[in-house]
Amino acid sequence: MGNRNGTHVLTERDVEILIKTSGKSEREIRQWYDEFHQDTNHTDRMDKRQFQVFYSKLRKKSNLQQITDHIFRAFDADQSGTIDFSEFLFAYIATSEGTKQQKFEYAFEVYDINDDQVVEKKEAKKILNLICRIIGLPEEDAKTYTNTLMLTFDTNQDKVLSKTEFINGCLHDITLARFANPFEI
Ligand SMILES: [Ca+2]
Ligand SMILES: [Ca+2]
Repeated sequence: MGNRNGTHVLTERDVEILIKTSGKSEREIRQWYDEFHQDTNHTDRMDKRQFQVFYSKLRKKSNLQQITDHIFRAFDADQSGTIDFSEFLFAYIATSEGTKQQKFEYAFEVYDINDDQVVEKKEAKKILNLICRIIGLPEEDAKTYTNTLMLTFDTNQDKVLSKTEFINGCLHDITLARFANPFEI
């Protein structure tokens, strides 16, 4: 997601993903980002307390404290105590409601980092590393899951996962599918 020279900009792709995951219009999403920008005093970095206030405005969740802890543990690797807008988006998407099919579609968007409509092994590894960190599993597990995912889901054996392969794979493998939405385990 958009991060140029360390300063977050809301890219067209961020907006597209957000339209799909939030059901909001582009105008609302741009307002939403403006608000994030304002709420963080133009730093675009949010601490735990600000995160909870902002998140609650968008979605009511009873396990907000748990979500907050997960998110900060996963993203705040430099222990700065803050996360940026793209990290916030990940939290929002990961905890989004909707049908299984929709969630797997969102998950595909997240996995497909370079937006070329296929998931490569290195993309899967990056996201699975992140998810394992969120749910507190060792990096070794992320490696295993990446290999299993790339082998199991790739039905035409071209070494990459199409959207259809990814979604069908998730629908048929509960263990791997839980990575599509780690907050509802
Ligand atoms: Ca890709
Ligand atoms: Ca394939």
